[in-house]
Amino acid sequence: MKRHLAEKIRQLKKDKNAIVLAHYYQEAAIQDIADCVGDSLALAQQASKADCDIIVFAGVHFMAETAKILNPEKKVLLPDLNASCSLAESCPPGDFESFISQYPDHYVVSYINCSAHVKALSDIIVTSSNALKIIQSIPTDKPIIFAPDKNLGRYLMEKTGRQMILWDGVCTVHEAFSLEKLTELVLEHPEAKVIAHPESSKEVLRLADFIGSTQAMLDYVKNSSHLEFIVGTEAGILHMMQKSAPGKSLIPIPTAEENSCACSECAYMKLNTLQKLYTCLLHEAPEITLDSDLMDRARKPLQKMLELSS
Ligand code: CIZ
Ligand code: SF4
Repeated sequence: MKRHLAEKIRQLKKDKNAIVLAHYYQEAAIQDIADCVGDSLALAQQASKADCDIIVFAGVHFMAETAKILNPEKKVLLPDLNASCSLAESCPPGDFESFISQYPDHYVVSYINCSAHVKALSDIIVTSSNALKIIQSIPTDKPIIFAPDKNLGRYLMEKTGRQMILWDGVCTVHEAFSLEKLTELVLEHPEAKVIAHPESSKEVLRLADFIGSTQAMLDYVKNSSHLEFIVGTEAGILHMMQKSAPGKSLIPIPTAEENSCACSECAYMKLNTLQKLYTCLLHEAPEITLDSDLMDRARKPLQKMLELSS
């Protein structure tokens, strides 16, 4: 059934001059039919140079919005419009606008995991791949507000030695890891390297041998001489990690739920399915539509990020 659907999607892509961009957290079957699979930075870069009429964004809403902002003349589709993000949800634009108005002299740095409205209120956007470099490029006498992920913000403060005012948001998926189960895994697998995404809690990050963005974690596993890894990020990454490092053993950190040995999955990401992707490309809906003035304002801080990441 999945193979049949995949065939039909491939044909529709050709007929409609469409491409599929898929995030690493999508189910394996979606990653396998995508024209590009990546983290949010790679997908934003890919969206900005896409040569097609339609982009189907297999990811969450803020990512599809980003693709639309960078390609206002193209049709951008999202298989399930309810695919949101706890970080984007934690930062309603009205509240954020009141918050930043208390600090008028601050430079507003927002993690890409936020709505188009929040992007439009920001001076620059970052992803976890380029955040360190971008924050280091801001003059040291300029005070900074960082939103919406306080875990990533705290990690960046430690790495750069800079004070920042943090918005109080978290990724519920990366906060869900069980410290107790991680500690047990470390004891059971003394040779394994613990790797974690900086959206994870500070307790988990303290136990990590390597902290990095989605792409940096993939590269680390592929290039490391170690054979065993305890992985602290969304479970979807395991598909590409195993593909690019076939001989290595990957152990996901389980969530804190009682009796659970399951790893953390982003329920928003998993709202997209191969069937929904097919239906969406067939009917060219649901489509991302945004006010053109809002897109113009949100594009500026995004473009600043892309220039600094090239
Ligand atoms: O949504 C996320 O948790 C991440 C890490 C996105 C990305 O690709 O950077
Ligand atoms: Fe948002 Fe977390 Fe899901 Fe990423 S994993 S889309 S940050 S809720």
